[in-house]
Amino acid sequence: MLRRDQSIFFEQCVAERLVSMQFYDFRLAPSPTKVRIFLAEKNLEIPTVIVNLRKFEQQSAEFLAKVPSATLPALELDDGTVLVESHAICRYFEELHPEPNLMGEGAKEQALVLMWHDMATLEGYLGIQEVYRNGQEYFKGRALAGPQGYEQIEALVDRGRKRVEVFFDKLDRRLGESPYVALDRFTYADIAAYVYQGFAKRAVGTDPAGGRDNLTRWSEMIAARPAVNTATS
Ligand SMILES: N[C@@H](CCC(=O)N[C@@H](CS)C(=O)NCC(=O)O)C(=O)O
Repeated sequence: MLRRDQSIFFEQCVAERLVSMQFYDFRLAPSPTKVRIFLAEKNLEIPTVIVNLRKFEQQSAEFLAKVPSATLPALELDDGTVLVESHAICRYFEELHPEPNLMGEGAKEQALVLMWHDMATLEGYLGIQEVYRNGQEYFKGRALAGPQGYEQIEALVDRGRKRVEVFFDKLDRRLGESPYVALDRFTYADIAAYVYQGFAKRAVGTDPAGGRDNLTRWSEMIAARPAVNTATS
């Protein structure tokens, strides 16, 4: 694992297979995007394999043998251990590369970052997923990610829309009292909320920032961060 500023050395290491850690990614998908931004903020570069979800490559026998959950992101460590879940992968890198701190220092900060991350994920992201995956022909028989083939439930579309509005109202109120989502500085909670805002635009069809001034100000500030730009462009 190397820092971006060591990139010539990095390319040499990859070519000589001295770095065997692999990050499994798909740029359009929100959960891997959280990890990409996290890595860019820490100035880390990991050898990456693109798994094209549009071509169902996550369901190939080869990928399933490595990642039985059939989900992205995944991180294969040098000893063959495979990590899934964006939060777990980010936690792993936070431990290995504590600076810049993104998950809070000390008990209170860490709890606040986790609290806002989880609220954003459970209330915002899952609401978006309810709309996205239960309302489109494309996700028929695949209403939840993974190999199980869950059927869609139409009623979740409207419920999801409501949950998305409620969550982004709550986030807008929070951003009226705090410059960033969890703390007075940028953290992992901002990464998650920003990725979910972008996902909502695409998946629900309306920009949550529309008509929410605090959210708009914060979103423009996050978009202007060089690492966010690198990881999302
Ligand atoms: N809770 C997981 C979510 C993983 C997930 O659902 N990933 C999506 C992409 S954002 C996926 O792999 N979808 C594959 C599919 O729909 O078959 C995380 O945070 O990593």
